[in-house]
Amino acid sequence: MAEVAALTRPDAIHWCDGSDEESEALIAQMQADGTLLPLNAETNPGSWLHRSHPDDVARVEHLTFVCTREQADAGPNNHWMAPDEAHAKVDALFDGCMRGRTLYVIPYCMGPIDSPLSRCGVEITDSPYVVANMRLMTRMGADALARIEREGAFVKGLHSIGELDPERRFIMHFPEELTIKSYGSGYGGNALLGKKCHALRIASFQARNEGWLAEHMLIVGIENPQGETHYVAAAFPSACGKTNLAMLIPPEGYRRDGWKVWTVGDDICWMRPGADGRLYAINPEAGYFGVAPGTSAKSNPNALETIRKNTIFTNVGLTADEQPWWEGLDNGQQPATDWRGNAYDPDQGPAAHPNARFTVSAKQCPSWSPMAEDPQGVPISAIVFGGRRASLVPLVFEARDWTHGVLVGAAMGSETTAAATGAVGVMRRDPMAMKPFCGYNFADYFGHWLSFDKTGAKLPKVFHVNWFRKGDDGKFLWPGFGDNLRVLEWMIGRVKGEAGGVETPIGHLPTADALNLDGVTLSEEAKAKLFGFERTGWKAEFDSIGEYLDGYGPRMPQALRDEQQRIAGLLAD
Ligand code: GTP
Ligand code: SPV
Ligand code: MN
Repeated sequence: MAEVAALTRPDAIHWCDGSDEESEALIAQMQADGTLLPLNAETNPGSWLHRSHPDDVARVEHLTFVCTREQADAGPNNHWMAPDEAHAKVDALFDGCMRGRTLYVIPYCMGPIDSPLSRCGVEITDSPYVVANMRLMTRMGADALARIEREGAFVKGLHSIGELDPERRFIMHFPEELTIKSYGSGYGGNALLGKKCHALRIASFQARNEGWLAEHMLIVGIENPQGETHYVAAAFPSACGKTNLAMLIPPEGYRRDGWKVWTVGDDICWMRPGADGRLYAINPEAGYFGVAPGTSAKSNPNALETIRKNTIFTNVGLTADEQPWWEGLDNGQQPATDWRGNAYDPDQGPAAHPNARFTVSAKQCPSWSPMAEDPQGVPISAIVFGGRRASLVPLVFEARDWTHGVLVGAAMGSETTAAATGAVGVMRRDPMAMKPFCGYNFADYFGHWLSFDKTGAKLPKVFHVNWFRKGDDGKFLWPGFGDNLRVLEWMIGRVKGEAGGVETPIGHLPTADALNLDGVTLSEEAKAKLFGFERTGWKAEFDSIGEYLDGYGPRMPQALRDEQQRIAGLLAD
């Protein structure tokens, strides 16, 4: 801290204790300087709107670097800079950058404070908005500091909003030094360093060395009418449905029969093998930083209930009486002001930015699982991979075994979204939904995944889903949201050896009657595309997967290339 203060020259230093008084004082200060605008106290008690700089609305993958000593250790999946050069580059920006500002020291713990799976960090920042968000998203303050003092080890994070100039913005990771330096952005994954920077990029690197996995996955518990709960971890790329699946409300018939859904986490999952050989998972986060647009009483009623109070909204629109508003909210209200603070004009774009977000404590979610506090984590029965694929990819299929499952994850593709700056809707490979988040070479990462298949391991079954298949009219063919439970039920049936499947070269697909579709009407086109297997298209897909894997050169595990070849061979027959 002394070193950082000598470099950045703040006017004042504040050690965060996480107390209510501290939070109230910070909020009052942010209200006074316009960082936070109060929302309608009747409809949204304790809630605030933050408008970010209009050029600072999403993660910036082109400015995000993994700075390992050897470039090959960062891999072709990351932007790389030599550590010395990277330190010099950002330290020059940090030089004197906190003059006139307060430096906040945020000790935080990722995961339950008493869990052996948890890891701590300290973020130094000059943004009170970051402090307020970290307070919701992590276990922040005195308890975390006590654990850090006990353990000695922690991830060091340094952040400044700088001038919020996209030309002077870098998100630098030094996994070998357990260090993060982020300059020039105040937004989400760029600035809340506990989230993507620590809990994924640095943690994935630590996890490889220590024999565990740090993944971009939700964790959800599915309780059947017999009272048995299966936990599922699912990796979907940014803005592809994790928060929604984690909080889903069962369709009417399922509710009547006694099905329940328990939310453990909506974005990040740390898991490791337990003594019984199963994988046990914790959610390292304590809150949700969720996508607002599309969230409605129909699509995600649990999320709406969660954000009724004590919520920070970022870049949403406003109604005339200061209620938050976004596209797809569908509550009968109309926007008066857009996310930039201008009078709403549909010709000027949406009222809410497409990557507008809410920050809220996880415990406010009606489906919040008390198991989220369990220091041992929850046992995982199934791992699900999925992306946005308008064509080819069916609703669900199951991998034959672990090695095939790793290939299914490694081969994942998805159309890009507004969660990162850049073009939207472009199909790209996003292995395990970790393309922007893996802190080391993907070839080594796939090898690490493969290494979990050893004697005594009782690994979860692996599936792939696609909620986003479109018909010839360009509309989604699957109703999605709550109805996704039908697919989860099939998976759990497969785990228990009870549900039917048809073998195809890409894996097992549900038999025609294996999925409960009571109450769902699907056209013939929808049935064919959601449950069919298109050999010609998959043949081309596997050629492209082969080329993708080859791009990693000899570092790519042979077992994964063999698996790709095996399936390519089946498709050629
Ligand atoms: P990050 O927080 O960026 O990691 O995103 P996420 O994976 O948690 O995505 P989220 O659940 O916030 O969903 C993103 C968008 O996808 C929202 O606009 C949702 O309404 C939409 N969405 C989620 N699930 C479904 C689904 O089953 N079907 C369809 N059609 N859309 C969905
Ligand atoms: C994502 O982009 O996957 C998010 C939002 O969850 S951010 O925190 O900005 O990474
Ligand atoms: Mn995410």
